[in-house]
Amino acid sequence: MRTRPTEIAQKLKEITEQGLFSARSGNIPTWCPGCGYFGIHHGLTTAIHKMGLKHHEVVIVSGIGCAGRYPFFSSTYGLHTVHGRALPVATGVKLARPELTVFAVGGDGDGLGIGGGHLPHIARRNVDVNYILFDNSIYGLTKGQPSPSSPLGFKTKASPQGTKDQPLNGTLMALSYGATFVARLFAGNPDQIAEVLTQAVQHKGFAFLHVYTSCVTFDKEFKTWEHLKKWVHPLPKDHETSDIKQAIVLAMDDPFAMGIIYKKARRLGPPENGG
Ligand SMILES: Cc1ncc(C[n+]2csc(CCOP(=O)(O)OP(=O)(O)O)c2C)c(N)n1
Ligand code: SF4
Ligand SMILES: [Mg+2]
Repeated sequence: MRTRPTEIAQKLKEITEQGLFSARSGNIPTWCPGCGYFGIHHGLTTAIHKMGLKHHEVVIVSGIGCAGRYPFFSSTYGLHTVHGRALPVATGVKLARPELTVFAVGGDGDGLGIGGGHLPHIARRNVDVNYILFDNSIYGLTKGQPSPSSPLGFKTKASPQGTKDQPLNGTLMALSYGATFVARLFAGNPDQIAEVLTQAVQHKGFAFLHVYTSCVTFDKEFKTWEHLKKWVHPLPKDHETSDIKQAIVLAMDDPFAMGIIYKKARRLGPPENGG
């Protein structure tokens, strides 16, 4: 069923009155209509607003890609850096200005492909950065090549016979690298994104938020809205977030379970300080 313009106008009015647009910049996002990134944007800006974070005390660092454009659409500080380098730049920002709240954002190509070598190190150092991986399993900006998280056999213009490579499991990687807060989320559920981001910011240490999202322009086959809506589901009721073994099994066996998969209470610093 199509949403009517009057309904959209009413919804916009409600959102504006609640102040939920306050963390958005005046730049209208240049993403394609229907792109999942709008849902992530709504989740992140809602979280910033609801936490009462002052915009000049927040920095959003991105790499390159459609996801990499994010800082232009936020009224916080932002850095649009080099492809795959959001995490080392975010680490530098946090080390230089520990009082700031730092988010790193980027796509699956940016974070698991060209930048894949940075994830283990920010995780093992437990740097207090909140990393949101916008995972649409495709290179959106460069017009639809397969990415490291594309499924086996994924057909694109650049892989007409289907990919021959096994996909990476970003959630499992973050857990095995020692990330102390790991969540899987769905761009179609911005309220949950906002809620989990709030907990991630409160968590002192590296937080990895793996958001499944849709590239409506170049992926008509895999992470479509229709599929994602059908596939995603909540974590099992008995899931114990402090149990790393349960978290690893879940990350491997239940790739569409959404929520906080693992959270470790851990202080920053060397092991003798409880790190
Ligand atoms: C060093 C370098 N190599 C390659 C590119 C070309 N490039 C730009 S964005 C991109 C991939 C984007 O995919 P992803 O990170 O998944 O982001 P999305 O566009 O899907 O949000 C590539 C290969 C580049 N800009 N710089
Ligand atoms: S190309 Fe895909 S990822 Fe990029 S803005 Fe368009 S729908 Fe979104
Ligand atoms: Mg992508």
